[in-house]
Amino acid sequence: MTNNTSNNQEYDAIIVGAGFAGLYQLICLRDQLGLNCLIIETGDDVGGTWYWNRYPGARCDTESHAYSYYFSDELLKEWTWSERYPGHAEIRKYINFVANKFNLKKDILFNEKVINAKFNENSNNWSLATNTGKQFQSKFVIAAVGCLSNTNIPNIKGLDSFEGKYYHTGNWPKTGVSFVNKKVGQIGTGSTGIQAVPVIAAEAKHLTVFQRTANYSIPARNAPLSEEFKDHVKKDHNYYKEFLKRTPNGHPFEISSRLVSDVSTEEMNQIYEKAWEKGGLQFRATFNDLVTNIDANKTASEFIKGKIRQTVTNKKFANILSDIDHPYAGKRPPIDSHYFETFNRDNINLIDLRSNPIMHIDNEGIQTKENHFNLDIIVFATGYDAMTGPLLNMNITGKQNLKLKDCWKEGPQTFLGLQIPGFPNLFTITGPGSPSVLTNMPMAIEQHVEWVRDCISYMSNKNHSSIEADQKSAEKWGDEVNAVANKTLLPTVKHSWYLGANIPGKPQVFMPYAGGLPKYTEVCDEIKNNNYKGFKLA
Ligand code: NA7
Repeated sequence: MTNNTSNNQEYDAIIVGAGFAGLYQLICLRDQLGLNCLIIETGDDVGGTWYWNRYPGARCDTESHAYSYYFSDELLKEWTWSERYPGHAEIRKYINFVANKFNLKKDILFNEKVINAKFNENSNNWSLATNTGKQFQSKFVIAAVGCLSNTNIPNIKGLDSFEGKYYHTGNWPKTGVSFVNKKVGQIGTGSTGIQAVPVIAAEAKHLTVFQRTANYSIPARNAPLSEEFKDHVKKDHNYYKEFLKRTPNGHPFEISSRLVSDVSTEEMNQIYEKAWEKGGLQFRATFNDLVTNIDANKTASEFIKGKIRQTVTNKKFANILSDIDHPYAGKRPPIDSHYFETFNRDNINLIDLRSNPIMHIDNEGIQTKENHFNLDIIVFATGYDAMTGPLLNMNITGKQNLKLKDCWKEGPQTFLGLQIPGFPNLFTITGPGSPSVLTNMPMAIEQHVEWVRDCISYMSNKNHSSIEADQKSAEKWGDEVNAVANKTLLPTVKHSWYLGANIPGKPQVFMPYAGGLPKYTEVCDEIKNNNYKGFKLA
């Protein structure tokens, strides 16, 4: 950790956040461009999302050989993943391995949260302040704050009076939580909740799951990797490097070109069955039109609902779990390890909050419309103020005292998810308007981080001291993000966090770019090759 903590230090670039994005940005700017850089990080170690997400069952849903940095052949040869999907502890080991290999920690200031960032028009630089009162100046600020880092604990009346313990999955105690002999209530059945349920139920005396929206899930089929596969990944990493860049979501599987209507019902069911057995996100890739054609989607949806009904023996639970009101993959599609099977245990209960909503929390537990649940622990698997939350949290002020929160009161506006008009020299890694959460994150991160590096290098070569997204370019890009999203079923799901619908009062705008990473990279490269057309350089 750096000891450079005296007040008002100056840097060429300050990077906020020491997750996958922040660390690689430091390597690019410090080691490749020779800039004087600092990362400011809230946690006491590297890891970003994985520093905070230590909840039971926390595991990445991208396969491990794709959930890796691809910028260093040496790193790819040196690191070996142990399981098909990396667990949270192994990801922290990996990211620590990277930080140590590239000697990054000496330029990271841990345990400091950026609470204010202000652009100075006279000097074309930024002033940053942290929660402990430290001040910094920097020519560039790179917000590598993550898309899912601002936890959402719903405002339920009476939570403060609860005499048990409560935790949000995205801010899990480092020391862990014991559920032994405890009566646990878990609110939320998104990707996180679906991972946590089987592990908590296996340990707790009793688990009550509070479900607001029923969700699809496909078995992950996690398993240790064979020695043969490990060797293959090391030997053939160039294949994956090329593959992950050309496939729309940056995942290591092909998306079929066939349509549901190309095959007979029997063949379709065989295809789904095979994909179900194989497990993982590639279920979504079985047919080309699953996320664009509602009739095609219904076939996948019915197949999964059928699996839920076959798996869950308690008919009431089976009905609650399979009463899904949106297209498959219209929301982020979870994958699981024995989620539906867990509802066959005798220490689990499932409450449908649509018919029996939470009224309040009291000292003993949760009161719904119809029942009271005595609890020792409440687990909030209730998600995040996604994409915009972490940026707005920094209290960013741009030119002419423009506050980001005012600029974005109708929803985020960016150019390429990389820059915001009115906020020069501020870059957002995987910001709203970029492929981000619709892709395998390390792939999206590498593309953004390298684009920022090249842009700063260009500015330095041309003696520019500021870059700012043009307002018109941002407006046009916003239209493009909407147009592309509207070709899919994603914006039709009105309770999706992609739209910000999970946060009361948040403007509902479809935030990620749904056109795929290769297409997006092409757009970014074209802009770069045209001397950053659409940005104002001075
Ligand atoms: P998600 O996907 O946002 O899921 C949050 C869950 O919590 C979801 O089931 C929500 O129901 C539920 N929720 C949220 N607020 C409430 C309230 N007030 N009452 C009851 N239930 C509520 O977050 P995750 O952490 O699971 O996943 C986030 C991403 O992390 C994931 O996509 C991966 O990329 C990794 P809803 O569906 O909104 O009705």
